[in-house]
Amino acid sequence: MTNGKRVDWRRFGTALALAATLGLLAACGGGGGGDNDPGPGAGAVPAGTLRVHYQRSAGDYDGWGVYAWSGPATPSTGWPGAPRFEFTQTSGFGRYVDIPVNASAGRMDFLLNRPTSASDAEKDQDCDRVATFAADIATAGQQIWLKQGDCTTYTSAEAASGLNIGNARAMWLSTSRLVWPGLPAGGTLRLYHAAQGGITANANGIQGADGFHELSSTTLETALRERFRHLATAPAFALPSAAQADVKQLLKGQLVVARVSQGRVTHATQLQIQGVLDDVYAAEAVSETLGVSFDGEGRPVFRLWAPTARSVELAIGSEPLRAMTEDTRTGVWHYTGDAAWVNNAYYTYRVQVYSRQDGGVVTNTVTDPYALTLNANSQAAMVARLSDAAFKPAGWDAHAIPALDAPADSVIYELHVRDFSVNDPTVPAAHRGKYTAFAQADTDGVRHLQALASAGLTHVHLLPTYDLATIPETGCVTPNVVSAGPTSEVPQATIAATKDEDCFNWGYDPRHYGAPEGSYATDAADGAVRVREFREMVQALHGNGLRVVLDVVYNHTSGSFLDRIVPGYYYRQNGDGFIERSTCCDNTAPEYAMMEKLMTDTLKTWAVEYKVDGFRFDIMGHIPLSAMQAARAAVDAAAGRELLYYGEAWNFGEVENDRQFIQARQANLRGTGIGSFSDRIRDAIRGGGPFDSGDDVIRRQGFVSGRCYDNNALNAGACTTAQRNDLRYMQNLIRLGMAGSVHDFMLNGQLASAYDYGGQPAGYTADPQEVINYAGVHDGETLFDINQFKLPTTTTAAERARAQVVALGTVLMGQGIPFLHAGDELLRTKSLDRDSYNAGDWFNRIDWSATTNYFGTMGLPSAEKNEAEWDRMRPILSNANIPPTSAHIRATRDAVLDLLRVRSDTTMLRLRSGADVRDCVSFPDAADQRDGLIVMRVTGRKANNSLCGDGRYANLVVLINAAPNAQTYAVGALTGRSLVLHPVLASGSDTRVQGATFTAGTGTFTVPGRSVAVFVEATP
Ligand SMILES: [Ca+2]
Ligand SMILES: [Ca+2]
Repeated sequence: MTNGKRVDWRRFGTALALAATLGLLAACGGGGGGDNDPGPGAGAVPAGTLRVHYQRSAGDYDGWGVYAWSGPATPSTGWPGAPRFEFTQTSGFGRYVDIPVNASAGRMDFLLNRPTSASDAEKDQDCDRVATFAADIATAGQQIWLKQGDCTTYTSAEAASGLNIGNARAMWLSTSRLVWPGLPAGGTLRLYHAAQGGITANANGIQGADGFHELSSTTLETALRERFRHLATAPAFALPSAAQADVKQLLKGQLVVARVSQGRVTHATQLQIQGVLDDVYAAEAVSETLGVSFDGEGRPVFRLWAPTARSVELAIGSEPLRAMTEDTRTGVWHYTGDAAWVNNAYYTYRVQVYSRQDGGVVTNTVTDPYALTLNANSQAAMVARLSDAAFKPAGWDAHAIPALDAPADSVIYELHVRDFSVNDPTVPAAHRGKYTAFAQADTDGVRHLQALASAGLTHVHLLPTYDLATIPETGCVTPNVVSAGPTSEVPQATIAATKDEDCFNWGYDPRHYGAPEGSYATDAADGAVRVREFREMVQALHGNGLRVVLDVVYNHTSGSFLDRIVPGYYYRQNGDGFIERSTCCDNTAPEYAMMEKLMTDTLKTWAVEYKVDGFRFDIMGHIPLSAMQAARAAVDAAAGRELLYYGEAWNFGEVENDRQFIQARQANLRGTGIGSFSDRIRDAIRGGGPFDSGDDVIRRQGFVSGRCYDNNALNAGACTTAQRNDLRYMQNLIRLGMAGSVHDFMLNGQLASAYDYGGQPAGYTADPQEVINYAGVHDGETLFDINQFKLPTTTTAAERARAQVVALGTVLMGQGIPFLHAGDELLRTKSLDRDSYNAGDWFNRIDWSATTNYFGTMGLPSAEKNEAEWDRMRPILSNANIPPTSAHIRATRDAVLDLLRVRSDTTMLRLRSGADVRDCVSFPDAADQRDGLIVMRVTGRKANNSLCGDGRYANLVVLINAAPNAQTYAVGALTGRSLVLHPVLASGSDTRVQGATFTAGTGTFTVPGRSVAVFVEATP
């Protein structure tokens, strides 16, 4: 794929999963719909054969098959597996496949998978399945029935289709309305309830219930059809009005809905209860202050939303449990404690609640989702009042936040807290890898940030800093990695041995959204320390002129721990009532009020209590647009200032194409002021896409890596017409990106939105602040690494460094918000690693002294994520033309600093509105393209004579020459004008670009190879 869709190729995927190992990529795309009737059989089952039936709710069977490592006459080996048994035959139930078996094996061990590449596959659920062979399978054959998102092996179509209270196929949407997608018409419907659980169901009836209410067929009101758009046409049922007063009580126990026809139970299932919980509680609950707040006498007031709980108790340290009281209006349990607990006691809750997943009433010990800070490894939350002095570094309250005139002025630098200092010998050892490293004076890292800031960088965007699950907060391991040559397998093996106990992880595994991560504090056990030190970090960054953006991950959590408080509420479920996992992990459901509230409230905490300046939303397309807009308004109002909001607005998974709600995806964000990462300019600069594998990674050269104009060995020979067309398509994507992806910008007579990008419009924003332009990010190979795959092997190290500057120049010299991955300006490499989320400090190192980038000294990247590519990587890692000298690294850094200075010199490169871009920006070469060249012109005034930005120059012309040779380009409209190289570049660090010329007589520019030149004409 060439767009930004992803199924977590970055962190928890399993490229080489064997049958028995964990595979977290589920394919729970379904939900609702589908034909529940078993349907006709499909003919006799041959002797010695197991017929495996499979039902997918969306009917998307392509590629799905059985991977069986024991039981078949020929078991599957390898991964994704050969042989695999694909579901190619159709029946009324779905699809099926007949598998000849080895009857003496007694059973078949298997899973269901679908290949996603030559070496990888997704699974339907993370479960190893078993089919026990019938005694007569050798003579009579046998059948089993399987369903998407359901690990059960059913022995009859009836059990699989209808009579199954192991799942929850019906949804209770409001006090009076239920739906049951796919339920056949007719019969009578009953809602059974059991306060303690214990209901069983079979065709003869429902046992173990306390009673039932008879439901009647109805239609959904318009409001419900709009809110639950994917359920709008499902069969709907009404709860009798007499029963509606009991709803809150019913929701505290087990609920089963059953269809009875001709005296037999034909269908039974449990209920999904998110909609009805919102209907009966949300209006009152959303305005509650959850977590710990303080009454007029300074006593802590604890509040936990747990409307289905039967009891909640507060545990303060090891003291006896204290019963909490429910406000049945809100579903909030509360307790007013002792002022002496403030800032020293730690607490948990004991929640007694019916859990559909656990099959009964359970008592869970849980931490507060609203925890402000915790002790080590999040065992208990602290009763913390963040306004108290113990939580504040000196000068916190009065410190100044750097000013920013407009969102379009932002230039973002994506940095990991630990990466920033763990490898910096100028940082005192106690502060390495910690928040406090940012507050040290005169370290290499701080000096580097200061240099970037004074050149024009405005924001440091930190990878996740909320309390995350995967880094041990005490006693994390530091593996002793020894360099053993460019292609050694030893370093990655050393890291792999302790990768889950070491001190490094990207952190996309949220635990407590409103608390700082403890492993970055100098003392994880004392909840005050992480708060104080986090604030020290923010204050220090502000002091250096940098604003702070936090990477937030509200689309999933690490494990479904919120389900232990309100089972079945906080996570998005598929049509069978199992948690969707399209983001890699347990998908949250911010389309429901209290998950949205958790998001909004914890964002407020960071904005108000930590004074951060913006948020980057992971997989933002899985969040409703309305939730994003409401959160933004609420957070800005609470903070009293405008923050920056942007995210990954990809469109995929169970919510794709607004199926369940209007998503915060690229196409829907136009005009909101919320930014989205642009895969368009990224892919065009780099070539190919993030899901490439095998030779494609090398073959698909990009704008900066030689497509057509400098073919590599896999594209040997002169540029073909197809290659040239491809390059020029990419050049247009870059032009549109440099025009801020503004949807109604005209390029060569065509609207930006009419240019195609993988079936989506290339231009999609209203204003430049709505696009984040980037060439590299923590996901995927670094910019330097992807270029090494694609550049010809003979390209010199000096030219490779220049290609890096050209790539960064396209984002730094364009309209829209530029985004740099930390170290891109230092030729950062991760030794070709395509996913360093758990690759340890070794592969994530940055040398702020600009002495080395470590290329060729790290060894092969992790087998877990890269082994299939190792054969292609070895010659690259050994290529002596690649490792840069410190002179190359410094030249890259200094060239980037100069480009930052050029950008900050004039708002003509930071236009505020789409209208300004339309009226002021043009690409004179768009109708007459050259290979490897882009020419952008920004005029100082519009046709109506009003200013373009600050109108500092009469004309500003950016020429980006990615080709190795010098190129000339004449712009007729500039004939006779007096343009000169921008003074920053004329007196800058790069002597080659100083050879760029403008000949007024013909309006002709000459730009040296692999150079970014900017010419300006003084205003009259
Ligand atoms: Ca943690
Ligand atoms: Ca780790």
